[in-house]
Order: sequence, then C-alpha cells, then structure tokens
Amino acid sequence: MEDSNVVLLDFWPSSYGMRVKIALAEKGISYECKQEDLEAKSSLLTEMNPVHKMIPVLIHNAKPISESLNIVQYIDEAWKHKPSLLPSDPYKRSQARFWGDYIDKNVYNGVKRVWTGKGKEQEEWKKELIECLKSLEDELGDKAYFGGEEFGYVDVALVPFTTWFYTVETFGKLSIEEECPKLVAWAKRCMQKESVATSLPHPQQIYDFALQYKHRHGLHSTEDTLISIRVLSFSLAPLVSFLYSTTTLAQLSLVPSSPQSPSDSTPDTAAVDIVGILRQAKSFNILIRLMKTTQLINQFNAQLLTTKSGGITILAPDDSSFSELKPGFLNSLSDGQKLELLQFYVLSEYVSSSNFDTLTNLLRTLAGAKPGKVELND
Ligand SMILES: N[C@@H](CCC(=O)N[C@@H](CS)C(=O)NCC(=O)O)C(=O)O
Repeated sequence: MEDSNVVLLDFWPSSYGMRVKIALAEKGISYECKQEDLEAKSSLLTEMNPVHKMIPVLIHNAKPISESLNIVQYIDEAWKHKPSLLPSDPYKRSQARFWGDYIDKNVYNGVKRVWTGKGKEQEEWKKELIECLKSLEDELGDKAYFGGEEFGYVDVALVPFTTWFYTVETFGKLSIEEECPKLVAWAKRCMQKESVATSLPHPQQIYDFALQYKHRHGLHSTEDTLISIRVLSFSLAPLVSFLYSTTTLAQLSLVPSSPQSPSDSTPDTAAVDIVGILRQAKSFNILIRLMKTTQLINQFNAQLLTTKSGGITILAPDDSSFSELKPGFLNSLSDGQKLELLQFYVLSEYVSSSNFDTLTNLLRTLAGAKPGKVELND
C-alpha cells in the first residue's frame, strides 16, 4: 500500500492521537504530523472531520479517516503486512473490539475527572477509575499483552493513557501501581517497544500541560501550585558563585490566573501568593525573608497576574542552600545587593520543568541583563 501521502492531524497530549502514532510506527509507515491548536482549529481539520471537528484525523491519499480506533483498524487493514494489530480469529477480534470500546467509554473520562476533580467528587471518581483499571487488569491476567504474546489492538488502545498516570496520581494523590501492579508492569513492558516509547510524551510533559490547563480553566488550587515545586538535583553553581554556592533548588513555575473578564484587571492577590505557597513547603524561610525585605514579592505577585509571557519561574533555593554562608553574611548585604541576589533566581517567563533540562536558547534571569552578571545556561 502506498504510504507516501499520509498526514496525521494531532494534538500532542491527546491519548487518541498517540494511538494512531503507535499504529503507524508498528507498521513502519512514515507520515507528516500536523499539530492542531484545538482552541483555533485549522480549516483543514474542520474540512477533514466536519462531523466531530476533533483530532486525530488520518489523511491518506487526500482521504480523511476519523475516530482513533477506527483509524487504528484502517491502518491494520490498509497496510496488511505484519505485525497485525487485530487478531484474525473472528471471536478474538470481537473481544479485542469489546475492550477497545470499554476503554473508550471509561478510561478517558475516568482519568480526566480525577486530575481535574476536587473533594468528595474526586474521591468517588478515583474509586471508579481504579475499578475500571482493575477490570482491565483482570482481562490482562498473566498475559504479556492483552492479545497474548504479541502487542496488539487493545494495547494500542490503552497504553497512551498510561502516560497520564503520573498526572492522575499527583493530582489525585493515589498510587495506581499499588492498586494495579500488573497493569503498571504491562505499561512498562509496552514502553520497551520503540513504537510506544517514541509515540508517548514524557509523563512530566503531560503533567505540565495539565497544570497549565487547570490554571487556564480556573480549576487549580494553591496546593496544585505547591506540588509543582519540585526539587531539581542540578547545580546552578556558575549562576550564583559570585556570592555563594548553592546546594538545593526547587523550580517554582507559576502561571498567571486568567482574568475573570477582559475588563477585570484588578490583581487578585488571593489567587496567587508566592509567599503563601513557599510557606507551605516549609523549607524556604530564608528566601521568604529576603523577598519580603526587598519588596520583590509585590513585584513578583503583580508580574504573575499581569504578565503576557504566561508566567514566571523562580529557581527557589531552600534554607539548606544558604547553610554554607558565613554567619551574618546575608545581614551584611545592602538592600540593593539582596535584590540583585534574588533577581538571579527569577526567570521572567514560565519554563516547565520538563523543558528545563533541554533548554537550548539563552534565558535571562532578571539580573542577567546587567554587566558582570551571569545568564542561566551560559
Ligand atoms: N472518540 C474520538 C475522541 C477524540 C477526541 O476527544 N479528541 C479531542 C482531543 S483529545 C479533540 O479533538 N477535542 C476538540 C474538541 O472537542 O473540540 C477518538 O477516538 O478519536
């Protein structure tokens, strides 16, 4: 089958799009992947999927195919060469389709309700999701894959959702591995396959996407932002060596809350209070003191609420980072020096932690533009 003209309309965090990528990779088909902005859909998407206007859409020789499991079946039939995704036996095929349908009806909603939910409802949804995953685990049994020894249709249908598990676990405060150890072992087995590993975004990227989604849709809580404080185990010594060496930093990436209406420009300081967030983490007392004495905190909070760049990033040094300083050193600094010191820890834009390690462009800290100062990935 001709495969030179294959285009996929996709949106990278979508598990439905990942299914199609895995199926294409299993068959070794090369294709062009076009990312859609689902808030401003392209005319190509609306023309190719006029009924649902949703991704994924596979366009094969100018003809569109919609609905992810329908696309996976199409790929299996249009490119008949091995590996086959659906079994040839009619009964086994019907069972594979049954479980594909079960996943469609239960997993997406189950996952989304847990990471977006709150309170009692979230507790209910956690139970429902775990029940659903346990049914799938029972169906898997002791088999390597859902179809037996070979990776196939049901694996393709389900495995993309597993890259959302970290997000579900973090926001839902649960351990899927504790509840469904065999299912998690299966997910790890699937990840050994190149077709899967190259088609799934890293769980951290999904988490960062989900965090931003919650902010954009007003679903976040202070606690969500707090759990986004993650200790990074790299050293920023060159960055700060002019004053002291640092041992532990947390990256606090903050995105602004969306204004209630275009006319609502009043800063809502209750919505994001950096000191409040840092205080809950309990180990940022020195940083908080410095922020307060320099008044920088007001600037940060205001900047967070008004910035157009999507947020700011604070590379927050915890109390232990200051432990190697000579006693009284911080107190000996003038207010101006304290301000300069703090500015080294702030990027005027939001950088997700998953992107942080792979940054290639030069990022300026707030202090970076001044002569004699150091830039972040200099
Ligand atoms: N049943 C569809 C679901 C696809 C779907 O939900 N796509 C979402 C992205 S994850 C979408 O395009 N949403 C845009 C919209 O609803 O307008 C499939 O399996 O392909």
